[in-house]
Amino acid sequence: MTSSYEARVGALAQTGRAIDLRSDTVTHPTPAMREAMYHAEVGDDVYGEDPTVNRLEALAAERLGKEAALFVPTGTMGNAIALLTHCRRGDEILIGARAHMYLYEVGGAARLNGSPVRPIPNLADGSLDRAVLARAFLGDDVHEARTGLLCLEDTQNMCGGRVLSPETLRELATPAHARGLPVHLDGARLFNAAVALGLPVRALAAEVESVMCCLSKGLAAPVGSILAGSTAFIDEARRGRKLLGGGMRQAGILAAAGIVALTDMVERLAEDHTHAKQLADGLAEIPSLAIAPETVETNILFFGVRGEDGQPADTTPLVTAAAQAGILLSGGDDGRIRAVTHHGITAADIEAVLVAIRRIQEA
Ligand code: TLP
Repeated sequence: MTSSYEARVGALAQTGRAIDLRSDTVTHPTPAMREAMYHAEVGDDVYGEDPTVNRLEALAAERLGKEAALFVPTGTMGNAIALLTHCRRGDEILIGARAHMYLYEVGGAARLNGSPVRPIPNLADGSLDRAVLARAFLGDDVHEARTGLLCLEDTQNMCGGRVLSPETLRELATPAHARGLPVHLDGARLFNAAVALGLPVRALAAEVESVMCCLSKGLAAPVGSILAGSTAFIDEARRGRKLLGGGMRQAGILAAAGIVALTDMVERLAEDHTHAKQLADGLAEIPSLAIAPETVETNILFFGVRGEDGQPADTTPLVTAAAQAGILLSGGDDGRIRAVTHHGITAADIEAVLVAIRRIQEA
């Protein structure tokens, strides 16, 4: 007789459907998005003539409480354009040591801006070490590069999807603003932060000069991110996008899905947060795993594996066995496993994941 676990794994093998918790980037466009894409009115966006792109940019600017917005292909490009637009070549950039822009954007600040980057330690709550930040601003001495920009990240991915409140963003931005320096927010998952806080997203964006947010993660659009700021900033950013090769033509096909993402997909992010919490609470009951479920605030969680001596152990065997059971997790190079919940992952999927991981760990 097959156990329900074996039945589930068998079913996974048969249907070929994995439970993919590697990232919320794996979401597929919804039927409403595909429908909107099919019917999208288009034009040449480099001439500013794509009505659907124009509608998306106006909608995004309104939601983010900024004067203007720019549709860009990826979050990485949106962040790179923000650096190019805010900073002179060689200006130093202050950024969290666990920030995506510092760790995973191909060294863009150095390669594209010729900018030194000064990593500021992230605290476990995703914020920055205030004392180190206060001492990090440069420029009065002729020997020094001038600080050009402070970058923040909300939610903070590598700290476990932690939420920075408007008050925290304001506190961290204050030393930059006091020196007349701009602050850029990598808000790849800013809508997750807003939903977790029960606030409109503009309450977070109000604390910074520019913000990037992604349409193609939890909001499930197939492609695209938004960069928003003042009209002058976005006018210049449009040139930056062209420079980086991101001037798209009949991009309304993609923007149409982005409009559905902003209109229909924001409130449901709360479900992803509930599922992440459900997963974290379940994992916490497995003695050989290390997780702090009380720190799980949005759709990202990290956990470790403990050896028999109670010390951190290699995560590869668990990630590999889970993949064989049709459950995809990200095995980090820092000894942690990441799981991300998203559209398409159900409470029943989370239960199946918990059954499978418990089996693997008890084997
Ligand atoms: N993060 C992705 C990829 O690194 C694989 C992920 O799975 O978490 N800022 C933050 C905070 C991000 O998490 C990401 C993507 C980006 C920027 C970049 O966005 P894209 O992938 O659209 O260039």
